[in-house]
Amino acid sequence: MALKVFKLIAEEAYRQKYGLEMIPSENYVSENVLKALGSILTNKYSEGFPGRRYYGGNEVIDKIENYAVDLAKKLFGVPVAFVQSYSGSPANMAVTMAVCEPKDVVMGLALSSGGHLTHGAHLNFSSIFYKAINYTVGDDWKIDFEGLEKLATKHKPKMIWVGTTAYPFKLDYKKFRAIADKVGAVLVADCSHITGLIIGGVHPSPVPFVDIIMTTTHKTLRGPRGAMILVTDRGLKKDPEIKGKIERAIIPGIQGGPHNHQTAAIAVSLGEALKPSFKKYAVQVAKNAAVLAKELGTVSETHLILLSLTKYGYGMGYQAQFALEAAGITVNKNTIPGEPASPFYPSGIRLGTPALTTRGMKEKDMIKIAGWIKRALEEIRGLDLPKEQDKRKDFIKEVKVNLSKNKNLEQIRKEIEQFTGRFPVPGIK
Ligand code: DSN
Repeated sequence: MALKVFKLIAEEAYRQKYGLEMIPSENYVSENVLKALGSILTNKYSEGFPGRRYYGGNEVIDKIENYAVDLAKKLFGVPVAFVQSYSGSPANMAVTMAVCEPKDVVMGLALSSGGHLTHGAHLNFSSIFYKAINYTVGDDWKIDFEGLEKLATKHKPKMIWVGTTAYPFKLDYKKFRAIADKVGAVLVADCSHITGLIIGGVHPSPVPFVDIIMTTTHKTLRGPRGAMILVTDRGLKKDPEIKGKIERAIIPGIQGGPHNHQTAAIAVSLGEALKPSFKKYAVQVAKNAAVLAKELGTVSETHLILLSLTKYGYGMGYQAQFALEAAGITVNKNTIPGEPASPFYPSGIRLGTPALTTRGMKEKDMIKIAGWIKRALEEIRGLDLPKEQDKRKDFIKEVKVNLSKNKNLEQIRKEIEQFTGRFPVPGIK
């Protein structure tokens, strides 16, 4: 039985090593992070917080969690940190529960403008249990602060999220702060995508401007899957009770026992992020993204590129994702602002450089990769999404099969396999 799983892990290792991993929210963790994650710490139950657990035998676990919390506080320069959230969505739920009462107004960037599900998207807890108001980006794809201010003035939110998942520009936290202050809202940054860039000094820090920060640990920060909630000096001053509120939201509010192996791996990655080499990494991630974006005919001020495919045809996101996958390049289809096709069959792709940069790739490699991407995208010309909705599902299925047999894409894949073989991946021989 185990053999079957290990064979599949080996298959996935091959994909991770010989492909180009370009989903901007993904990365490769270090061997030490992997070691901590695969450790016996997974055996222990530890509901509660250090020194206040429901079960015995947590002396060592307390030391590990305290260490992770101390590193998080040091890395961000904040007075309060939590490291138990299983991942970003439950962490955002905990923050929302700590700050708001059910039915309170919560504002966040619309999913269709590059926001996150938990910032007030339809069918998510954040719009089911709270009154969600979404602000958007403008025609230039940048946050429409005028619109945001009007909405905030009208709806008086209890909390405003500033955070993105498909936004290639830097965020101006100061502008958000001014609007939050005007309407008396708690300002929360979800900087999951850009935390590594913030640590590396290539993106402005939210710490001086926001009250609370949530970040996942597995994206540009290059830790294990997980999340942290941080309270800034400003946030603690505003609400001295906030620490207890967040604790109660985590447990008993949402979670049971923390994943101690994950906490230990977070501590390892925070230790890595405190080293000068991490700053160099973050700087290179942004340099690589800028070059890649330019080569693809767009711009990136972060780690991420949101590429419109309208010049290739109508509703080309799926087709591009499949073509690139057949060529050995992993990206995800994504809506673009003002989506001309459909949220289900979008017109763009989202890609980024965090994982490639971890492997040691630099600007000259990005130029080569952009060349492969452009060659692969030529293969989707003429494969426009049918205008008739009932034909789309079958059409996309057929496109996927055909692209997986496309000889030009197969050739690109061979070239990529030769190229990627030279770049190591931690934990993969
Ligand atoms: N799934 C994450 C991303 O890819 O951006 C957000 O939660």
